[in-house]
Amino acid sequence: MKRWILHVDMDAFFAAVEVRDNPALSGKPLIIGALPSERGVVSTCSYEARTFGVHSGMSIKEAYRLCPDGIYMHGNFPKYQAVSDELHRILREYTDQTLFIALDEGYLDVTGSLRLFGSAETIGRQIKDRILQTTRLTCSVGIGYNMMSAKLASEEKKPNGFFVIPDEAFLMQLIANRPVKVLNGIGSKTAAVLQRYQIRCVRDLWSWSLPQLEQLLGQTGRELFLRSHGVDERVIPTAQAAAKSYGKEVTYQQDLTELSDMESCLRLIARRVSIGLQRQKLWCRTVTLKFKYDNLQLHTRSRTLSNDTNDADILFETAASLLREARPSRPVRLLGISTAHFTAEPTQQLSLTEDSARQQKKRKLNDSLLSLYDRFGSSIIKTGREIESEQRLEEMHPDSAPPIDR
Ligand code: TTP
Ligand code: MG
Repeated sequence: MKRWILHVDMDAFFAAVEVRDNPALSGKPLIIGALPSERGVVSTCSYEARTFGVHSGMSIKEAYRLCPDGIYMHGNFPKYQAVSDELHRILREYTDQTLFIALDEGYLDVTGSLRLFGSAETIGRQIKDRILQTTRLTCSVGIGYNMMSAKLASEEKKPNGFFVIPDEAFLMQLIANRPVKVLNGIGSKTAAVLQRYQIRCVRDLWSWSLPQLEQLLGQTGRELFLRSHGVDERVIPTAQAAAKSYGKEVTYQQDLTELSDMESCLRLIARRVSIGLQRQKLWCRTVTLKFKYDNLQLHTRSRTLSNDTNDADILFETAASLLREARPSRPVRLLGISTAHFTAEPTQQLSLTEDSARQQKKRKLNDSLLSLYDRFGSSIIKTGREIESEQRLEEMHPDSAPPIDR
């Protein structure tokens, strides 16, 4: 089914908020971040400062060299957060399929909202007006048929932009002669390989087949092939799907007193959570460790990851590090790992290109483990580490019945 995705991105966000609140800054090159006398970088700058070559992430010394007459200010994060909250509130009124990937930036799937609000363009225009009225700030809105095209559309006419990329043919024509880096997620190693094969612009990628690019760059090659043809199947989950959680917890027959034993237990739990997520084709952003003391006091610790995952090792490492930080002070009778903030596709996948060989190997291992689990059940197939963990637990409780599992 044809989808309609919007990407909304505030213009020169931190700088625009400061100009709004202090009109004397209007029309000036304004740089938010460290001060020139400090060490640090540019967070963002006004479009006037951009004409001097200043940009986000640049060292502040370099910015000062390019633009000595600019106005330099520290950021005021609570204020930006408050504006971001307003932005999120507005966007959520149009659909329950929203994905916020930064304070000033979010995607909306409005396919299901068209009957109520009119066309995607009508919705996009309305959102721009509402944001301007409510926050007195401008944004750029991109409309596309998938997330990639919506994002490219919002960048197309920045600032205060509005642009529609209706289909794959339009997108491919638009980016044909642009450097491959418009496809995102091309790190320095990938860039070096592409350069070696004289792949400079998107059009150059088109003469390569999918198997050829996969052979050259593994998973990254696959992503590049798909994106260069305008294909991006990432889905924006509904609020319900994003909010639900999934996990496993185990109450043990005997309390656990050693950290190393608790870690062994967590390793096995992490594998089972990972398998469950993979079966549901979900990647999570948040991992929560749960443990209950012998006196029934329950504790939880959560961590938000920088990348979406359903990988058992990452789930285990996160939970184990939360456990080490929590330093259990009493014997533990229950351990659990739960996961939340799901997406149906890992958003950061493209930025992992540098590790693509390792990633691909792991993905293959996970895929084959999953099919073995499906065929033989979780008691049969285990990785070496998991067997070690089980052996430890058996040594610990030689006569005990299997743990009570929920
Ligand atoms: P962006 O949307 O990337 O930039 P922007 O809103 O300032 O400008 P544009 O008009 O091009 O969208 O980032 C949003 C905010 O996030 C930005 O105002 C400041 C902050 N930020 C940093 O602190 N460091 C960075 O490296 C980047 C890219 C952004
Ligand atoms: Mg922005």
